[in-house]
Amino acid sequence: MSRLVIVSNRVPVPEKGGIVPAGGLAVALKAALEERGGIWMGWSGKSSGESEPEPLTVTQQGKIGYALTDLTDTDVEEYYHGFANRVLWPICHYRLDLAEYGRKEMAGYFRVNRFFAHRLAPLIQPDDVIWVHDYHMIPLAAELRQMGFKNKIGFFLHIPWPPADVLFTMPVHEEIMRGLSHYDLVGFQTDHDLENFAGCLRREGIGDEVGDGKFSSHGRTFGGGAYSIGIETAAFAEFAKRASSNIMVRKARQSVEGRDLIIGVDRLDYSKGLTQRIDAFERFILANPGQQGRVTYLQITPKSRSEVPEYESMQRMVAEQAGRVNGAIGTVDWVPIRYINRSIGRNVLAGLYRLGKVGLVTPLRDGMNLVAKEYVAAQDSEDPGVLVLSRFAGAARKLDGALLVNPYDVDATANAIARALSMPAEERRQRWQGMMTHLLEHDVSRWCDDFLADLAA
Ligand code: ADQ
Repeated sequence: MSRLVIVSNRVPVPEKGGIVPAGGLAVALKAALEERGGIWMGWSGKSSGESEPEPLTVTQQGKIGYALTDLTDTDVEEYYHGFANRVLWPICHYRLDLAEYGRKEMAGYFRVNRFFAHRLAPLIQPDDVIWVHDYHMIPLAAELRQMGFKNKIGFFLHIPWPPADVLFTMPVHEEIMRGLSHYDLVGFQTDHDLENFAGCLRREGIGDEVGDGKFSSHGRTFGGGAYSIGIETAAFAEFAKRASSNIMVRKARQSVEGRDLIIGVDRLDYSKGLTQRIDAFERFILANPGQQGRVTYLQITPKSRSEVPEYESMQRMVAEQAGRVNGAIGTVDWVPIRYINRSIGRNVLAGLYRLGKVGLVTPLRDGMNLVAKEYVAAQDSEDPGVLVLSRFAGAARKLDGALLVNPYDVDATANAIARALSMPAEERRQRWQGMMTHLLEHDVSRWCDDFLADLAA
């Protein structure tokens, strides 16, 4: 079995005592690295001011070497905040209105990818299989090829791939498409993303599907496929079962005694549909006055990317909106929305999901959305809650036991909340069982194995 080299913008380096930072993806990739031995390379998250970053240090932990590099302030500004988060992220989430194309930032993105390639090069052995993750790193393979590397290199995109009319608004879309052609396998979350990618090649007249899961473009033939990422289903279900004795979960349960809990868990991001969701909750209460005082909507939303102006203004907007709704529909003994800007430990999170009669997951666009899967995995098989899920999340392609909604249609989401809360137990069990069976079969380890097997083939 070949050694594995994983490259991603941020690297979940185990803390002291070997504890891996939470999250199924980190656990699954670490397991794949441990099995084969290898390296995980990426940005340290630190900046070296404007001086040349120190040489790459590799910290060996068992069979895994963690290789982290600092970046300069300019690199962070142009590559990370600039192009990755203010161009690629909004474009891939269909938000043309938020994309800010600056020549400097675009150049910075390609420059930092070249820098990553040069830092990684001395660590690569001829038989290594290289797996690159996400939109920060699209040009990496092209840079490595230019340096003469012939290794198998795969790429997985965690976020959606947009249709041609959206992608082509980005001035450097050709370079981005060309970048992907240098991989041996390009993985997307869903068949829709894969179709969009094929459509972009055709529309630009630069390539097409050539059968057998292969694409041809820019003089290269490479594999492309849909590999829907999963979670560590069995382990997460176990966390949720055990979490009922956790002190925080017990307190939360006591605090909603006699009320139904609706739960939402998302990074604070404009793609997650938070303002529409709060509107839908308010609309649900206004349309169902009998529910006043009988439900609590808990929204747990850690801040993210606060350095990007759109995120900063969103933080204010959502907080104000939650406050306004509480003021408008709350009563002296009932706070309808509990809004929390904090990260919660995975065990506690699992326990809170299990308390939720409704899991409200309504992104406007999402590559997959792992929260939807975690919510399902955390449920009690005898008395499961109901998942209300946006049809624009990749997860909706397979989680057909959810109540699917169009998050832009606030009334429809409000109706779905009402339907979820009154759904008979038998229907809830049936819907949940189908989804849970799917999640157990398609967990994150299988995702990892399927991708690596196809890359090796
Ligand atoms: P994200 O946009 O971050 O991921 P998501 O898939 O929902 O979205 O994953 C979020 C993760 O963060 C979940 O595991 C969740 O439990 C955790 N999380 C969220 N809020 C939390 C909180 N308050 N405390 C603790 N943990 C919290 C990107 C893409 C997605 C894709 C994933 C994986 O945007 O579409 O599903 O990568 O490929």
